[in-house]
Amino acid sequence: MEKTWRWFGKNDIISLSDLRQIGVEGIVTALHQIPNGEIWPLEEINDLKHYIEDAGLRWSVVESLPVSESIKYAGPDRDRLIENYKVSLANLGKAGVKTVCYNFMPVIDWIRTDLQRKQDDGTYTLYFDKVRFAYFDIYILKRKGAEKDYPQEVLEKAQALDKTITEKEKEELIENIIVKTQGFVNGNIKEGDQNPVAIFNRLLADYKDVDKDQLRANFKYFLEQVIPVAEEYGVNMCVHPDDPPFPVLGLPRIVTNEEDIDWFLKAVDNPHNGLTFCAGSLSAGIHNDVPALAKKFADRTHFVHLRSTNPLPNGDFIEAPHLGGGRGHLLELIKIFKDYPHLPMRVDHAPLMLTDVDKKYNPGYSFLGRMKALGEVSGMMAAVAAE
Ligand code: DNO
Repeated sequence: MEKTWRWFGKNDIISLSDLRQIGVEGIVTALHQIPNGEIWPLEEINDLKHYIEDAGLRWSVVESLPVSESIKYAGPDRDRLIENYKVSLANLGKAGVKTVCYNFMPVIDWIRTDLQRKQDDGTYTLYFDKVRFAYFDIYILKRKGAEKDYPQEVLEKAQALDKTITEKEKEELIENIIVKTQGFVNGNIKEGDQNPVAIFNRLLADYKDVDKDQLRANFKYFLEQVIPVAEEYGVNMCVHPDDPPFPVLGLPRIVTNEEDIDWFLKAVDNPHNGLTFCAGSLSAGIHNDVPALAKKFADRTHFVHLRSTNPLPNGDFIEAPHLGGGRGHLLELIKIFKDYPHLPMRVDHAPLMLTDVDKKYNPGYSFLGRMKALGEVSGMMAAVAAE
């Protein structure tokens, strides 16, 4: 696998020359300045590509070329937005940037309730707390019928939390779930937006008639139009699994398990229609056997996210160490993907530690933790290659 790193563009506080020093080979990035739904001009793609190449690196993967909400819920302007998407894809192909990661999660991308949960060793980790998530859904969003999506035990704990939670903690929950985790991945809500809960509720309303079958139909409609363009320009598309891999907030999620992956790969059975094998997202679902999925889908995998999680019996989950931790079984994955030398791989969601703690990194993307994780993964790769 090729060792890549998610870099957030010229304003990232981590420079490309820093990344050269720690053994990074390829860059994962996006034209973050372009609003969702607009065309990525060839000139701007080339400008960033040359900037990366001048630093002795290559632009290996686009993460992400975002799919607008209206494509996902089949709004009136979806065809225009799909046309824009096709032009961006063609421009990327023309520039020679040939791997494109995206996701098809309605309204909200990855979800965590805690962004700095203190660990026994003094580092901080990301965390998904089911009770606090239920609290957000039922007491903050006040979503109609939300109660029926949670077991009695969780409902009781959420009710108890309502008696003790402070206004500041409520604000933090909102910030964590729908603001800080979303803006930097070109999501719907950005820091500084007024009343994020109202914006979020309006977005949820767009999906009131969209069930799993309908979302699948909309995904197929999108793939049928973009994959021929990807094929023409030699671009590999790779959808990111849903994180976490189960339905949330009454929204369907359709890239969660083996059956879902089989379904979308067959919906448009073309090698350019592929998967981002995010071991972290998949491992958070106890229904997933992550190494078995990797074996089965390796040939249609165009990008790998090496990280791992540990789901807990109460429905929470926590990020696990890259070295020997969690249900992601990264060593086994490295053995499976070792036969794919050009397959880009990156780490993420490593612990926040040492002098990074007070720096303003995007959650899950601090420097030292990721550097440590990349070192660990590189060590495992070298050992596996030498076997
Ligand atoms: C979170 C990321 C995701 C991912 C998108 C891809 O850390 O892995 O936000 O970039 O889902 O479209």
